[in-house]
Amino acid sequence: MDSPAVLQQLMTFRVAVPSWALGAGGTRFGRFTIGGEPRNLQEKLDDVAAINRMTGANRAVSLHVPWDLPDDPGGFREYAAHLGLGFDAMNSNTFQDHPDTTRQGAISYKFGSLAHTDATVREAAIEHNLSVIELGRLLGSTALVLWLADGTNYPGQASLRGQFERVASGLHEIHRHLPADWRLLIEHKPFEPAYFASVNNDWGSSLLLAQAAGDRALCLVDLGHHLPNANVQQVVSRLAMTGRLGGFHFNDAAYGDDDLTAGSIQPYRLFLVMLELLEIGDGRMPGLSYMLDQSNNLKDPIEDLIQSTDALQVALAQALCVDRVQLAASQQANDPARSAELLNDGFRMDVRPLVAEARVRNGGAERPLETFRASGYRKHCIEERGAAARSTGL
Ligand code: PSV
Ligand code: MN
Repeated sequence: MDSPAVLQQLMTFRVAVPSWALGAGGTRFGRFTIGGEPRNLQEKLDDVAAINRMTGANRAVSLHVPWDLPDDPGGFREYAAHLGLGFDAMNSNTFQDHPDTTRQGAISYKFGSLAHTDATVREAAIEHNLSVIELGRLLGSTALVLWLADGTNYPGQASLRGQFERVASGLHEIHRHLPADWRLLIEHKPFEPAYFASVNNDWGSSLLLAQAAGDRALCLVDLGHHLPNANVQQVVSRLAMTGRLGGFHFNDAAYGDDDLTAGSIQPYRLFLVMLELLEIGDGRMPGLSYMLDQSNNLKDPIEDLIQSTDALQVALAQALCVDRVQLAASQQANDPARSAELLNDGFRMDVRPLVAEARVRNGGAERPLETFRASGYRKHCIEERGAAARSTGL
């Protein structure tokens, strides 16, 4: 593909920012605040707008409920629009107990939500998901991402089949209420917090659940949600073949669900995923939900999200530079060495000038990190929102 065509494609690529990644992340050992973190929903949107001013590619935010519950959804939507932002997929949360999702504490998700043995708990979980859809409708979103923590920590704790069947039927019920233009995105993850058997542990289970839920239920691939050495490119290919690939949570990982900056650990894997997406879209990025999902306890989250967006664009540009016609020919001719050369032609190309050009044409900055630092945005936030330079503990 020639440079103008790559540029054109790069300029149309968008990735949503997760509302939960704008504060400093933590681990179970503690959290170190960075100062100037958003204190409310409006400030989260302000931060997304600040990111978009640098990248020109992050024009939507993905909300997590009840972490993000606007008092006035109409006013909140207007505020976002005035910043040039819209709302991507909504995320529900039945992995924690919160008064808003547990009928004011009458039930608990300790032993599961849609998989729970108690029908009252399952109904509360469905009710919560429907309320998230309702809120999303008011905001202009058209998708719900459902990641469930349901599963077991110990062998024998629950019937694996019983749990799976209850989740399938709960998803079917949620799907039955899905507005006509909405999609249900089902996200798998092998472990954490369930350490013996997560109900939706891998792409195969996710596919079965999507099929049980209904036509508009698709699978979402979080890059960090695979067991070590899993071939994520192949997972993407398989899901696409079935017509059930719906979206991505981009991040990177060395060990588990590390939620690190996209492309920071395994850039070649990211490149292969992009190549597979181009294969699915016949040379174009298919119209799926593309979101970041990361948490950073060292970097400034805004800088981290800027770097992730850049890494996605670099991987996409490199994949676009692969001669896919030649690749198909060398595959047909059983010539793995030639195929490897063709991949290397793309992966080893310095596409940074092209990515910078696409960014500038989209209204972003040529050198986004430097420009962000020079803008004094974080300093301004610290003055406005408070330094909060303490670390919070266990
Ligand atoms: C779970 O690890 C996950 O990837 C899901 O997408 C959650 O919604 C998100 O992280 C935030 O905890
Ligand atoms: Mn995720």
